[in-house]
Amino acid sequence: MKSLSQLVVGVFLALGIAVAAHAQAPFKKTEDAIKYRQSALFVMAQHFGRLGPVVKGEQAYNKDEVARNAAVAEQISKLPWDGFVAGSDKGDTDAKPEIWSDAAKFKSAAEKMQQEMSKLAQAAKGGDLNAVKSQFGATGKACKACHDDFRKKK
Ligand code: ASC
Repeated sequence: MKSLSQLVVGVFLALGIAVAAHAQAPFKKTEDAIKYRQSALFVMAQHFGRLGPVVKGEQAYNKDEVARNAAVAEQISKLPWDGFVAGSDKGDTDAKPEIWSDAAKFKSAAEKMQQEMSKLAQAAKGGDLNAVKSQFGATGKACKACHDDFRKKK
């Protein structure tokens, strides 16, 4: 018969395995998690980037187009974070280990970017190009801050 302490250890082990499995739950493989977050960040950057020529005055301001791109970027900004599962600092990724070792700081940088992206979508909806310009700058800063701290330099 098992001792109480053996049972307790067993329960904790089972819980530990369940928690570890859950962390990977949305993805079948670690490489899928990496691909997922990179894809989300890529699509977000495409829509955010389309505002660049407009805010620089290289392209005519089309309110509806800018609003649509900013709204898409805002929605996509909510997605990449699922992909930063434990253990996915290894593989085809520029993610720094600090994402996991300094998770609170990473979370706050990720939240900052999402907040700035939401403000950009709001500004774009409002249709004031000057507001879009200044918020585009603030949003880009939040992208860069996270890259500086958490993405390996190429
Ligand atoms: C972009 C893009 C980024 C950010 C960053 C801002 O358009 O793809 O990663 O802006 O360069 O500094």
